[in-house]
Amino acid sequence: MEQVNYNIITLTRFLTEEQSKHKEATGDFTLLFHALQFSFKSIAYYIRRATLINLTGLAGSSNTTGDDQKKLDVISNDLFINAMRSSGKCALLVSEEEENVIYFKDATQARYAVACDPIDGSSNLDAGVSVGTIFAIHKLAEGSKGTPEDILKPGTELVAAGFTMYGASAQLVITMKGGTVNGFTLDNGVGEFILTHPDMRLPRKRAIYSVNEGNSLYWEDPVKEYFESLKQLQPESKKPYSARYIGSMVADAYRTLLYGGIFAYPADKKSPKGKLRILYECAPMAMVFENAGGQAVNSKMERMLEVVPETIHDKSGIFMGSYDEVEKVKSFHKK
Ligand code: AHM
Ligand code: MG
Repeated sequence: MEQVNYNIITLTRFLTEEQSKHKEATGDFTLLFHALQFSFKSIAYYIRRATLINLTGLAGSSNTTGDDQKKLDVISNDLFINAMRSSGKCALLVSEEEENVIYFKDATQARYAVACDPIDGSSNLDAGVSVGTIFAIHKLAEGSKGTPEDILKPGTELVAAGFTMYGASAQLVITMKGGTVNGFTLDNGVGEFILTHPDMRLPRKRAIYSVNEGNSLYWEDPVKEYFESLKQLQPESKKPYSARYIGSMVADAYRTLLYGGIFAYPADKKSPKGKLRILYECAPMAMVFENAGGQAVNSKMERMLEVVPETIHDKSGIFMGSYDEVEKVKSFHKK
């Protein structure tokens, strides 16, 4: 028989309790987050129904980075923009799907700047493989009405970040500055995100690597040597590492958070700046991984959270995962 839990922690309850811990809190962040969770629920709803209501396939346009946009990329982007606009708490938004910063001029009291990738892993959409939304929240500088400088900041300045993964169920992972990492699962019955993974901590090490090996021809030598070493018998286990690559960063990251291991999208000879975008892919993930006890570095082995993006769609190589696994990749770059 189903065990009834009368003391569930919904995202709403979680946010209210968090807010009460901060005496100076105005409630603006909580309201912004309510708007965010509405966009996650809506995107999850459309993704679940995509094949039934003709939402698979291309929209016939391409985005800033030249990727063909899927219908769901466009819908999710519009849902996200409208949720942020109507919250009244977001001064500006950077989206993977928008070339320029969007300013919400009507939100005169807004104190936050948000960056998002509305659907990460779009290439997996039509196959029903997990995709997700990544978000990063910055606070405007004192007195600022919202300028690009309010978002072109390193990840160390983020006030909150996280991602969703729309899979067998919709998962939401969030973290706040200096805080823990908490995972929620969307209960479709009651329409609420429920705290199911409190205080997520990455295992210190795990013999799993996640990388697109099709790019190995272009990798720099330390990267080649590092991944080659993982395929050898390991001293302790006498087994090589396992490879797992879904091709949706949100899904590869979610598995890595739970099981441990390493996820990488290195910069290489073909893409010297890497593929993944700093503001709404690398930095928010790095914040989640660090707050869960892991590490995240760029291809120069610098701390990912300290990288300052030059432009809103600036890219970086990234290695993130269990603490010891990232130490190992660093050691190959010191040789
Ligand atoms: P997207 O935001 O256009 O979906 O691109 C980002 C995705 C990541 O989710 C994933 O890690 C990576 O691109 C996969 O790239 P590749 O197909 O080159 O392996
Ligand atoms: Mg993406």
